[in-house]
Amino acid sequence: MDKVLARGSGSAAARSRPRTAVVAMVAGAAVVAATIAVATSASAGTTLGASAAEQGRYFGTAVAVNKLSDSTYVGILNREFNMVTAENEMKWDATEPSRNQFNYTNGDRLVAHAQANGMRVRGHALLWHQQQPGWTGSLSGSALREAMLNHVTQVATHYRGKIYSWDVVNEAFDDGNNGARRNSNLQQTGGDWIEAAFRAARAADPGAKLCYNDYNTDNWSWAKTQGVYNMVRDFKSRGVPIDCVGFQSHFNSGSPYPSNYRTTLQNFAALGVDVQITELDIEGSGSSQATSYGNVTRDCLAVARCNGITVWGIRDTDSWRASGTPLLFDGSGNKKQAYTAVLNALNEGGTPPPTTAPPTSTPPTSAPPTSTPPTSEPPTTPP
Ligand code: G2I
Repeated sequence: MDKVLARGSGSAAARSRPRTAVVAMVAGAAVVAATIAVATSASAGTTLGASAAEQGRYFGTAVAVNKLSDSTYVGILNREFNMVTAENEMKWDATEPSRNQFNYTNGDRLVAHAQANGMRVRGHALLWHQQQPGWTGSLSGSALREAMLNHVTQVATHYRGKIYSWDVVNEAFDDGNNGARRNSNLQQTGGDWIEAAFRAARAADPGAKLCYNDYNTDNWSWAKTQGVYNMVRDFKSRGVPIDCVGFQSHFNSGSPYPSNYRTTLQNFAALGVDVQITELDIEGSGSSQATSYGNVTRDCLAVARCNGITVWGIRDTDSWRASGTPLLFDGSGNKKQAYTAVLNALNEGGTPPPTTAPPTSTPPTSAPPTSTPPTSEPPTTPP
């Protein structure tokens, strides 16, 4: 199945050589030393966020703003996480319920909570075929194109300087076996709508990393994964401003954690983009669930350009798939076995992130771009 070399293939003979064994012992001593060093810094090793930070990563969660009054929920949020994503509050239907009338109340509440508690924010999501406001249903072609790009510009401008990374476009690929784009009202505005959205987002907030985000793109051998990979490669070759790819990673028995997940992350990173695990949840319980959570964590840490992990909710009861008990805390807020597996994997360490400076989060001082839409007719044929 896996089109790329299996991990560790051909290394069995090498592992048995004495010289390799000495190297391994020295390396092992270094790991012990590093572990001791980690254990000595404040709160490292005891919470998801602090342990991830020790590895140059973040650990985040989706937050439903209406739960910020739940003290158990907020207690776990503030203790464990240093990145937040609005579960619904920054989507198109929430932020632009009427055309050109914007409502940032709940999104702003999340940003305020994050800023007051030393957390960063992933913006989710500027454009998606779902959760659009009703008024987009009467638009198509150049009128929808204009409204869509105006939405990107307005929302990204409002949050300028406050967002670590934006899911600029969400779930634009087809679930079939063809690696093609999903047929949506957005796709019908022209095959270049995704790159137009990225350019508009870059102009509005040059300090935010701009991500393409999708599900069922975790298994390297799946056509959908290849479709997204080819788009990102094309974007990088043509200078379209894309910085990262989000892997939602909603796993269950129908779409399980794939053994080539690390390969997928590595291959995307090799295109010159960061990778982020953006909506992680794994249905199940006990040790099998914990094992998959540990594997995902180690895979991210093994890839230098994997910035961090976000789980899609805090307690099982907060999940969009609550009956599958897919999260790290039970309904009472107790840590599950899966939590311990993630924390232990974070504390084992991995490949450090690249040393080059990340994009600055300081907003530029010049005026934000205007929201004038393009005047030319978009092309009608998909790429
Ligand atoms: O579907 C799971 C996720 C897949 N990737 C994109 C994510 O944005 C998506 O999140 C989910 C939220 O977790 C749900 O909370 O997106 C759903 C919408 O497709 C969200 O559900 C909606 C309900 O369907 C609505 O009835 C409800 O009004 O949440 C809304 C706000 O509570």
